[in-house]
Amino acid sequence: MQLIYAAASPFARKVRVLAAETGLLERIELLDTAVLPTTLNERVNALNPLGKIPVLLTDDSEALYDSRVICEYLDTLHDGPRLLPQDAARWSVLRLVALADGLMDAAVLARYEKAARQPEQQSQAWLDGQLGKVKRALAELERQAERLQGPVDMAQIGVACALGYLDFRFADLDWRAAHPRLAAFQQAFAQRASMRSSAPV
Ligand code: GSH
Repeated sequence: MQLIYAAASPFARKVRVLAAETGLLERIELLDTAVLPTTLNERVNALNPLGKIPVLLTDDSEALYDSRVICEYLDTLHDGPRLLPQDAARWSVLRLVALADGLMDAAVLARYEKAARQPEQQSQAWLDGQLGKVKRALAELERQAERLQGPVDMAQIGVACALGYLDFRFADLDWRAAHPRLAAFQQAFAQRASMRSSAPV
């Protein structure tokens, strides 16, 4: 398999962490690329018309996206405990995955506003709107922090990658100050080899 990814992408990091946690990483060739919503990346677009990464090319040369689909696919390829529970717990895990993905979506859009647009084009209202989503997602994750315990699952991976992205791009947000339970979760989860080897650059 091949994974089209960027080292800074929190969505691609989710896939890399899940692959490492499930012993699948050695079966995946990592292909680094750069993407921006303002620049067409022909190689990515040929595989995903949305022009977004991550994209996984399966051994059957099928292009899979987005990160949630790829994670679910990879979760069917290993013999260990499933990282997306198959019982009733599935729905609360998926909801946390959606919350973490939404946090990442908003943070990435805020990042693009600052990094991909000229200063005179940037909208403070847009930035405030996206960062408002980030803050509300953090508050909800803090409320649900007890769900981030126990054996590694997709929710823990998603939340850890979302928080890691905030540290990487929005360190000045100081999210730990008001979210002690999340901070404790992240401190422990970030020690995992899968997280250490996929730190954004
Ligand atoms: N829902 C997608 C997923 O879960 O994979 C989001 C992926 C995404 O937004 N990736 C960013 C991207 O490809 C990089 S972190 N941006 C390029 C663009 O928006 O055109």
